[in-house]
Amino acid sequence: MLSLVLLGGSAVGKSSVGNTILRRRVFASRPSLRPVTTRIEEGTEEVCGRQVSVVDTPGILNPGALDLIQPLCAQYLLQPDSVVFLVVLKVDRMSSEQSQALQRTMELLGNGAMERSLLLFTYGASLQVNLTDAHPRVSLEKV
Ligand SMILES: Nc1nc2c(ncn2[C@@H]2O[C@H](COP(=O)(O)OP(=O)(O)OP(=O)(O)O)[C@@H](O)[C@H]2O)c(=O)[nH]1
Ligand SMILES: [Mg+2]
Repeated sequence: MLSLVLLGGSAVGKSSVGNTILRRRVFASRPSLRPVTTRIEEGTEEVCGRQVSVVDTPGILNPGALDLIQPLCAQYLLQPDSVVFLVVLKVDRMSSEQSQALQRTMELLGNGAMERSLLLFTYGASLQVNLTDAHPRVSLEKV
């Protein structure tokens, strides 16, 4: 089983990404002034012939969130071959909140987890450019 752990700030689209990967609505995801996800939640589905477990987390800067997320990551890091940490960022000018959320996530994961981590950008449509045109040497297959 491959576990994908969604990490990042609040309202960047973590739960939405989880639902997209699982291809069904497992996690609550909506526009909201308050954090929507307040607990760690998990959904499992067969994706491309493989059992995949997606773990959704609250925004890492939310009060008390680290107390939930830190032990979760530590537990997954005991079996690093079966986990990928998806660090979710909204594609936008880097606000101080996004920057702080990224920094806290990287501190939490530590250098050892970097090779098990991917940055995942949401709101790609807002760029209004085709990334493969902008960076012709990068193909989606390679990514
Ligand atoms: N246009 C657009 N909307 C998105 C995208 N990703 C997420 N959203 C919307 O943004 C809102 C917040 O998304 P969530 O998935 O709830 O974000 P979250 O990071 O889980 O939020 P919290 O659980 O509150 O931390 C929802 O209305 C989503 O539909 C995207 O790539 N593009
Ligand atoms: Mg959420």
